[in-house]
Amino acid sequence: MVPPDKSILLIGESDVGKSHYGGQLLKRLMQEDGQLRMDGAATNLEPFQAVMACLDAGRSADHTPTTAYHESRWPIVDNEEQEADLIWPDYGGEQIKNIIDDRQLPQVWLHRITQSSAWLMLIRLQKIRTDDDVFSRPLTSLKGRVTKSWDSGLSDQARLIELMQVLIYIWSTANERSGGFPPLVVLLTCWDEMDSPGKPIDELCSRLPMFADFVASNWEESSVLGLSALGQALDKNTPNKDYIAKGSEQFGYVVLEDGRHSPDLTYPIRRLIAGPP
Ligand SMILES: Nc1nc2c(ncn2[C@@H]2O[C@H](COP(=O)(O)OP(=O)(O)O)[C@@H](O)[C@H]2O)c(=O)[nH]1
Ligand SMILES: [Mg+2]
Repeated sequence: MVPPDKSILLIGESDVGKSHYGGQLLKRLMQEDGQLRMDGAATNLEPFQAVMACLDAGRSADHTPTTAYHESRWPIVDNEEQEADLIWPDYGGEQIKNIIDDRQLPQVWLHRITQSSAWLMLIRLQKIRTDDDVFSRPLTSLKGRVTKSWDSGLSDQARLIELMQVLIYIWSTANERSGGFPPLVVLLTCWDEMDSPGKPIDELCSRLPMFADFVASNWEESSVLGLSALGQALDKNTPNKDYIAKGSEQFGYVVLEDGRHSPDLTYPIRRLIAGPP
């Protein structure tokens, strides 16, 4: 039997950790001790080989070129021997920024969105501007705080919602909407950068309340998880001795819905493919 394609639409702007997660995930799949494992030969691994080589040397990898887009095909199987072909992309996150800013979609992205079977949205909360606005405070308390440098553009939170609206609209033009949208996991990346965080859903609701509401009102069932693909910050130039000694597969964790940490970086994918545990 030919295994079904599971094309994951990986959505994340620049610098949220897409490439490092891809490299670490690939290592975990090959290591075969998580809920998912590699089952056959993966194709087109080049984009992740550079990341994995840097991690083996205890260093952080370079930024993905803006225009690059690669897809790897990873044959995977879960503990219950359910097979799937995971199509995992890597690309310059500026492409997502352009979709939001220009409200125009290149043909290739149109195809990717309509063909996707699950959505994984990566958000790095530390990079999100959460200035006070009319959605977080009453207008009266904002009075006098508007300066000349006031940025009249969309807030980062509104931009994320705008992006989701585009995805939903495009997907719905080609798919039967009555069955609901593709399953969604929101992954809060670089979790190790946060000061005493709570559960992932609580962090999302307190930092991006409007976005959290948008997700809750459009998906009957979605999941918010935390991710630290590296477990800690790595430098581009100074190698981390622990990484070299123990291997990068010993680092990184997922924060589950209830706040517990799991070293199984394949969990978010399994959650998308197979639903709640
Ligand atoms: N602290 C920390 N930094 C990370 C983690 N994952 C990635 N980074 C850093 O975040 C930056 C962007 O990562 P990258 O994977 O290139 O992001 P991309 O542009 O979305 O592909 C790099 O400097 C990484 O070293 C993590 O789990 N923790
Ligand atoms: Mg990248």
